[in-house]
Amino acid sequence: MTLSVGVLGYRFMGKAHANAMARLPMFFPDAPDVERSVLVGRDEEALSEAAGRLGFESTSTDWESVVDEVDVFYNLGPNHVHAEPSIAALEAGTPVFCEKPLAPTLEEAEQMTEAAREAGDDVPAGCAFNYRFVPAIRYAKGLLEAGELGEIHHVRGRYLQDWLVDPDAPWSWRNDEELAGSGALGDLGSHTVDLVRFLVGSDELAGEIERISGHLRTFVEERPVEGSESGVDDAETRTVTVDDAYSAQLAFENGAMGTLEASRFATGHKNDHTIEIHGSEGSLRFSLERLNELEVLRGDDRGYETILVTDEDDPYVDHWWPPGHVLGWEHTFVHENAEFLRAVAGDREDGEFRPNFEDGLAAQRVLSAIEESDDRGEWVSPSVI
Ligand code: SOE
Repeated sequence: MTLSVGVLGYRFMGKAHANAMARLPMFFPDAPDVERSVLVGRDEEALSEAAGRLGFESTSTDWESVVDEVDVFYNLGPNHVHAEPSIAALEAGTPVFCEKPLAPTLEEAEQMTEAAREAGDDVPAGCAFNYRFVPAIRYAKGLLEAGELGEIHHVRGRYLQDWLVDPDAPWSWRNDEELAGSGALGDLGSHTVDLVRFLVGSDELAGEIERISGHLRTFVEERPVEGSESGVDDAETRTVTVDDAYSAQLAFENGAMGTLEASRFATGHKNDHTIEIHGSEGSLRFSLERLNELEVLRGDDRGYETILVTDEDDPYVDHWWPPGHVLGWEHTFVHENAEFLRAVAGDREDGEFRPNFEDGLAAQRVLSAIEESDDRGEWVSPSVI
């Protein structure tokens, strides 16, 4: 079976997913065949240039007709275009793979998830949290589920970037509440929240996040608009209406404590996503900057051991290169595409793709609770907002 795929969005994420689809027949021949059928956007010239470069057969400026025509719809546009086309696709019975965060607001995330529920299990609705598909993260999950870290006490996650530390860095849709929903919180924090849920969210480990105390901060309130000369006095500027950074404290159902943080002002850190977990029997830490490694400490007297997660029996690695031939960021997209498309074709034994829209919604509830807690100045429970 060849699945025709329609993709909305042709910039950063359009490129990451188009690359992933192109790699599938070479490295994941067991995944369904896909045809990059139609690329959707608004600017015809940019669209046709991107379609040629990214290997799409055609282009369209009309997502409404595309969601009906294709076998699968990928929504890789900015956050404010996640809800309407994704819901329309699901109503047409077309599986949807949507970039994170699921939506700019909790309300839209709820509507999208309701559409996914109504479409039913035969119409997969995936949320593209790609870091679940890092082999070392899967390896960590295996250790945690086998109980090797014992009872979980601490979970620490931070995602640091620095592309806004320059006050003259241009304004973009990512700085606008209407278009993005939130700033570092949704863009980066959603990844960390999803990883925390993925790794320790089961009843046997830390369980659900029960209570949250959040803090958000915008360091630079106005930014020059792209095209205007940044830094000069008469530059046209726009107001930044989202956070530049957030931090949060979490209380988990089973008694564990968590701290989360993300920033676009962490000078010198380009894309530094780190997770640390401490349990009664050991600890682990993962850093995206060394994504082929997992540091694991067992017992209390031997320090951390660095495990290179590149053996062929490590998760996903057998599809690539011989042991020690490291993988990169783009491979996470190949893995998630293979898994999602298998679910679309009905080729997965469990029949289900995770992270799905329910996972996207659960992360969104946590993000909203962090915002609400910052507004109210008190702890908030994500289950009652
Ligand atoms: C930009 O901050 C960004 O590209 C995010 O949107 C991605 O989700 C993250 O993986 C890397 O940084």
